[in-house]
Amino acid sequence: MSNSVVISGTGLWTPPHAISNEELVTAYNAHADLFNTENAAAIEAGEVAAKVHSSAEFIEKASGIKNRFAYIKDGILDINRLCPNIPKRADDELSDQAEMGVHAARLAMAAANKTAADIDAIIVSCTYTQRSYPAIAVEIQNALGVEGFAFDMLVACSAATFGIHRAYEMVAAGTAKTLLVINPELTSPQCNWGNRDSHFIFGDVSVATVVESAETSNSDHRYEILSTKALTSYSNNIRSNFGFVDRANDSDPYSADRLFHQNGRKVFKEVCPMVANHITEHLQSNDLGSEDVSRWWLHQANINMNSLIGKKLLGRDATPEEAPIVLDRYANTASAGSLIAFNLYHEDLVAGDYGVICSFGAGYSIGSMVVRKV
Ligand code: CO8
Repeated sequence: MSNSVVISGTGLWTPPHAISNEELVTAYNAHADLFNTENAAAIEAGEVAAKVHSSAEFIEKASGIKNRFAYIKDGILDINRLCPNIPKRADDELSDQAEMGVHAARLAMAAANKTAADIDAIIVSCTYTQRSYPAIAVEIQNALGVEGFAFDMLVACSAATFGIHRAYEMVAAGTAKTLLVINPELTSPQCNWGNRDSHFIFGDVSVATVVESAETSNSDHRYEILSTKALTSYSNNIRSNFGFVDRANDSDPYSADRLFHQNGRKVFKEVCPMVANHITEHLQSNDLGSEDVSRWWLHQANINMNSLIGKKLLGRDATPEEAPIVLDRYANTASAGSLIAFNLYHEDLVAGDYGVICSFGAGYSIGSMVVRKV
């Protein structure tokens, strides 16, 4: 592949509604008390487990998360609902996820000095799409007035990097010249806000990336993608069983196993070494070592995971400048975390500096890019 391919701009759209740990825990604990009162007899008889209180201190210590953003906050803290109340839109209105995507796409296009006429393909890549078809990407294509083609792809936490991989390959192969990769992560409808183990983990966000040939790029901050590397390895430790076959199962399509659930400890133990090896091998294939990397834009699921991976890579603690953390403000935004970090912390690097963008999570899946500032 001869064409040099660059990331020429990114866009970050932050939803307007913040939810602090304290607010979340107050609602969860009130919900737990209500549940325990309503199920007192069954709890007493040992048939139902009582719900235990959550704690803001635990959340911050175990995850590093202090805050998350919600596309719609209404309903999430309502102890009788614990789910965002997102009004249904008509088929001729822009869908919620397309709206989120358009916000980030416009910001990315502005950063890359591109108009709709410059874009010839769009990939929407995320954890869930709110419907199967028409693709959210095609709806966004229409909203932006882009010609060419668009499609959706789902790769859970690695959706953003895997999407950029596909864009990189298309530009390198000459099948598209300038792509938008958009990650509208609307996680809040799939988060189990009534589950103590996971109610604090997720936030909503939308990010977008312009990937194009170096020859056409002219923005202030361009990063050449030197190589991409992907890995998947099947695991049941992070699962969401919601799907179109539910209707045929005659079972509750909204039961807890249909929502996000995980064995967090196992994920932690299994994924961290996989990620460190993956990145090390990826750097080696470019004749680089960890010491050559100026910035690590890592997936943002858990502060302790990032610290451990940083230590494995560097043999010491990574500084916040080297490996910026955004999960304290944004929580785990599924695939978007590494791109949020990139969006907020990439302008200060100088030409020739190397960086690594890496995501990891459900699947398991790991996706990385080694980049160099132009
Ligand atoms: N408040 C107070 N105490 C709690 C709470 C709480 N909310 N939750 C658990 N505890 C208690 C437990 O009861 C336990 O108590 P004890 O020691 O007495 O048994 C103690 O705290 C420790 O519990 P854990 O072992 O569960 O806690 P950990 O220290 O392991 O931390 C984490 C839990 C934060 C979940 C951690 O394991 C972790 O982050 N692991 C990595 C997980 C990860 O990265 N997963 C990726 C998920 S995202 C993804 O891949 C794709 C999904 C995409 C989108 C989904 C959208 C909804």
